[in-house]
Amino acid sequence: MTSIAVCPGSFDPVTNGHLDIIRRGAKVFDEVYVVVLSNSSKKPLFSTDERTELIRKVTKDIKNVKVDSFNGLLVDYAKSIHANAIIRGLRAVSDFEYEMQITSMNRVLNENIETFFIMTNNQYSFLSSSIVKEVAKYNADISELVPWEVEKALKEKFNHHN
Ligand code: COD
Repeated sequence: MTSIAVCPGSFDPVTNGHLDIIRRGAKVFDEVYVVVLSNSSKKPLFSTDERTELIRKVTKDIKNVKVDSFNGLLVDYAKSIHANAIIRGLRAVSDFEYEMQITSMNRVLNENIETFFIMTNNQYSFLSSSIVKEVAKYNADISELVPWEVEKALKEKFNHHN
């Protein structure tokens, strides 16, 4: 049986922390679908198409990764591509409660899909899209935090010219 996993998120924008989870997931599962979904508690800076395109650019070297977006429930998307797993990243204890909530909700919605957690690489444990946006806004150096394509897109968004 082919193992198919969905790696869902807002990815606003994708960071080196996300990329690390995607790469490590792609070593374990036969196919990984990275999917941009909407998180109703977040107001995105990048459009869905922009976020999807950025992920596509930065994952193009990973053969078994596909990138997509979906407007709806994660479990419905997972079903449509016959996925048997969801991959999520865990950074700190503070992530745990939220992750437990959405995992339990997804299990109520579809009991046939298992969620797998990948522990963050220590190097990225502090990293989030929100922190990246916050520092990029003030034109700080974010080259260690995001791929160069994302750094460029953030500079354009915030109208920085250097
Ligand atoms: N290191 C490791 N992992 C990381 C790092 C890092 N530095 N940064 C982020 N991650 C992980 C996160 O823990 C998460 O697992 C993943 O990467 C994506 O993170 P975000 O912040 O981009 O995405 P979220 O948490 O906003 O995604 C939430 C969803 C969009 C998946 C969720 O809202 C959803 O499923 N929406 C669709 C509607 C739905 O089905 N709702 C029911 C379930 S609540």
